[in-house]
Amino acid sequence: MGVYFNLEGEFTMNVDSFLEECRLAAEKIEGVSGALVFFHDDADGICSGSIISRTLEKNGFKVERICLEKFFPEVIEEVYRRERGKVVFFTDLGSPHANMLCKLNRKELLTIILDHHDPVKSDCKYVFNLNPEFHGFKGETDASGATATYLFSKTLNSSNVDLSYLAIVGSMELPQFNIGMNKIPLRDALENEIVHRKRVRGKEKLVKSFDGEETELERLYRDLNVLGSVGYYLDGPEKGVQLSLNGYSEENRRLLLELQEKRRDMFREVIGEIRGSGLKKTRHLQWFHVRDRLKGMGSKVIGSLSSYLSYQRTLVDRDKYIVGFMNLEKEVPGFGRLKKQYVKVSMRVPAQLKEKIKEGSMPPASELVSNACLIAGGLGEGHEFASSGFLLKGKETVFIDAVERIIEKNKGASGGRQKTLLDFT
Ligand SMILES: [Mn+2]
Repeated sequence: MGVYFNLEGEFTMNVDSFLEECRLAAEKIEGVSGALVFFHDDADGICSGSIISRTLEKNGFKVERICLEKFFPEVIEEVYRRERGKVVFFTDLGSPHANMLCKLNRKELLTIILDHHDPVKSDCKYVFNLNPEFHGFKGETDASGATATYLFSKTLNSSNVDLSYLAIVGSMELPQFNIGMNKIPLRDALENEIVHRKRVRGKEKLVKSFDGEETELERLYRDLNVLGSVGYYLDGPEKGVQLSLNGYSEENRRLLLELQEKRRDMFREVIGEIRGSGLKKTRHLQWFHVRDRLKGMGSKVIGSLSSYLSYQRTLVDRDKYIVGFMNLEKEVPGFGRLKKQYVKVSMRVPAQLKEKIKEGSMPPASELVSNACLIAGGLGEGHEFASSGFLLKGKETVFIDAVERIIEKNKGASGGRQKTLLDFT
């Protein structure tokens, strides 16, 4: 399809084969009228959730949504147990666990994953794992979760180009939002005048107008991240879906201001304490545990805090991995309560250690977290310099010991680097 080859260069990857898979999955939802959508808690996840919800509603579906901070098998198992006759979507999450979905899905409900995280192949016919990575694109650079979701949406109805701006907003989590598969929604949005370019303070911005009110897509991206993370327990993800589809209201403007203030104050407090008492240290790790100090905010904030620390040269050792723990609340909004008590863990890497990981002399964060989380009764995934997961409360020392052991075992070995994502943290 030459239409996708624009002036900025041709694709060497196969958009058509991805679209073909989307079509095959789309055929399966004919005759179904109810959908349950799981979506991730950041801007890309919220945009993906919005795209698929609006698309399905246009097609007469009744849609329910659950925003998940983490892929909790116990939540998914319970949902599969409760539901019948619906199609279940996972957007911007799920691909790394497609085979687990086959196992948890005892009733064999039709399940469609639209994601860009490192996928594993689905080993059953009722779970479709639609991921651009299977078609030569890189989830880290070429395709966001929202772009994958948008392309699926367009195979259902080409009039869904009106949702292209949401795929652009989701793609802003990648280093560049205008390369690879992400160029498709960008081109659609400009050609169909869904967004326009505008010079703002000397810079060219993409702007979408909601009932005549102009909104910069970058601002939407930042605000959706705040709603999904800081506002997770205050219905933030759902408010984010409404904001992304309908634009700003007085209410969400006010909430955004409150959330930003809350985050700033809490961060100042916690960082002040770390400045006072320092991080706890083991041979290769430096760690802190905020316990319930950030209660009320989504657990993504522990990732932001760990990232912030990784750049504070006076606060951290430059050759040790940074680990932040935070108690997770039992409540999963829109679902109910978790049976077990979990702790969220985030790992970040200071500059000097990044070099060693790149050389292959130290293991990537993703490898450490995913393996250590499994040992500590949880699940983790991530990217070479930023990774996260959850573990059973009380198993923090087990986690730390496991990481130390894995590092010792791998020391000097030039293990292949994993390519996973920063945003799944
Ligand atoms: Mn994403």
